[in-house]
Amino acid sequence: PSLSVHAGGLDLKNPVLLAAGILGTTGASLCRASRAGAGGVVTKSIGSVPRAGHPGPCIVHVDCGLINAMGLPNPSYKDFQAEIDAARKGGVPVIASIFASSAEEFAQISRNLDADALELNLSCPHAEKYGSELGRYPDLVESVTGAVKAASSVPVWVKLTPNTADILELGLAAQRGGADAVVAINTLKAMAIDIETGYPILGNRFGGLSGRAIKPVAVRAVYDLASRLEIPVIGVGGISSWEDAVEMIMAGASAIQVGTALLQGYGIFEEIASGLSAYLERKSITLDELCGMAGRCS
Ligand code: RRO
Repeated sequence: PSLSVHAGGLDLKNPVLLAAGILGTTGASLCRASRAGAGGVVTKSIGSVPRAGHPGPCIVHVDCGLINAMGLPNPSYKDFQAEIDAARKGGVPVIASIFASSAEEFAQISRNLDADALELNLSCPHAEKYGSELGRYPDLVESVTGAVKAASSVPVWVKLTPNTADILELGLAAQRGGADAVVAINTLKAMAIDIETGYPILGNRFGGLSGRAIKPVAVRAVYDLASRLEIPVIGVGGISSWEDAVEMIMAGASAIQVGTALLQGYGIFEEIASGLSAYLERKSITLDELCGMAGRCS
């Protein structure tokens, strides 16, 4: 069965994409993901001025996941275009993840980056100015999305935070702003403490939880969003097997993104794509029929 899909304004050869953050910092690492079979790749979030990121430790392993507080390290969009150009040689769409602290700053970055699509990061869980503040207010989500849509001619995806009482309100706001898709979810705000010293382990004290621990949270968010929105939902959060991908697509995801599971190696893209294809064949259904199947059962 064919795994090709048109989602969020992009033609994808398969719906298994590299999530923002992990491995998205260089053209070489993005290309490696596309050569390993990813249907599209999302960059690390890029801002308008260079940032070193938070002091370490920046990542801690916990049961079934990772907590990170990288702190938006990036060279600024002015120095990142070359990496996007190199990433495009991988032959799959390159989606530039961007962050900013105002609609105008978002628009400015969008005007100056050339990528196949933009993913607005309105959801970093531990950066007050960038994401955790902006992304929790539906009116700001709507105005930022609208400003970027007006400034850019490529598809605009809006990545939502799970650190909110109602992610559906945020999705509806992104849709009103003209988003071509929403992406759910970013990491869940979390922390870990060293019990010998009593200190929080991360340099930033708290960070964002990713990995298998958050998959059920992501499935619920995608289900709620897909049931109510007219625009596609891209599912992300703890997907580490083809079974997880099937579940996320049944919840309503038109495509999925893989991040933390890359700890298993680049083979994960092929593994998920071939498992998904075999499943569709065994069930005699198309990818399109699988999408949102769980929502049609109620
Ligand atoms: O760089 C980070 O610390 C970071 C970002 Br921008 C984000 O969106 N989500 C996350 O878990 N970490």
